[in-house]
Amino acid sequence: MKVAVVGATGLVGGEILKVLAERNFPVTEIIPVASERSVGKQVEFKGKQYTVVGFDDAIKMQPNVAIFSAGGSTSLELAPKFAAVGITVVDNSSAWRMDPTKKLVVPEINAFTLTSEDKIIANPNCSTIQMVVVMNPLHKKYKIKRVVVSTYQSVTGTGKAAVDQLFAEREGRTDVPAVYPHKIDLNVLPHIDVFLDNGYTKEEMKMVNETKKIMLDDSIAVTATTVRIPTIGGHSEAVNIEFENDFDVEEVKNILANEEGIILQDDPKNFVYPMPINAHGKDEVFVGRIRRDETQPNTINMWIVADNLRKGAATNAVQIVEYLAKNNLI
Ligand code: 2RA
Repeated sequence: MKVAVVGATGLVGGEILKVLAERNFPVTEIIPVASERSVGKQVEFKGKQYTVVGFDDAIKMQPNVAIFSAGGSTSLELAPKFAAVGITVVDNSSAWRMDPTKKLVVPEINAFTLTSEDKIIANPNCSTIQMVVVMNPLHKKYKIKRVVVSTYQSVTGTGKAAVDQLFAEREGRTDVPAVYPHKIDLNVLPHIDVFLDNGYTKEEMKMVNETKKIMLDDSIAVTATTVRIPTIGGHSEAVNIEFENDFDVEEVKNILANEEGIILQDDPKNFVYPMPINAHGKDEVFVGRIRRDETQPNTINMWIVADNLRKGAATNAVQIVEYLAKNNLI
């Protein structure tokens, strides 16, 4: 399988290369791709150096699949060009996610909807992915009515420049341009992506809308507050879920503990609960602090953490490609 990684020099691009190597995806040729200013740079894959090529050259090299993580406008312009010559695109930006003609895929939930006709496939938003991975088995068992989520999101979700801002502030340096409108170190910003007319941010509405699309159920109500915090290991989420049917807390824990891709870390007496510092670099979604909401029936609280660059981006994208390959859809 010839695989192009578009945006290979970015944080997610680098992680895609690592995940492809770690999972031993059968890559016959890796094609790192980026915009003009990065062409000629070297990136590492399986211990060897590869030279970054431009978009036109990448199309000419005819990869079977291109994993894009190069931002929405690049994707809107270039994904159709790749797809037009038969290259399957898995896109990590928000460009195609809510397009009704495109699938928005978390493999363990809705990969079964994919066909060989799907030439541009959208990878969901990081904060949505980790939440729906946990919601899905519980929805099957108890049927989810409503979710109230507050996020605590890593600066890596913004990209390299934001990580640089955090560490420059921490070291008292002023040589780095700020990407946030306020200080991020020793601070918390209740603001991710742009504000919309309804008072919510675009990140918040991604969680609302993408959840319904991935879970193939428009009846699930979601309300979100998304917040940036000065951490780099992953995104954390306090999630309150109201079910149609009642549940048993121990049964919920068992369901989640037995689900592939989820790790239950729920032993508060011994201070065991998910934290971004432990999720960093891992492919799984971690869940803990599971307890009944004592203020209303059929409702539960939990804490969900995942490395946003892994399951929230690179790992999920590679898993989509693995599914396509395994089912002869590329
Ligand atoms: C963030 N959700 O964390 C974004 C990245 N896709 O800002």
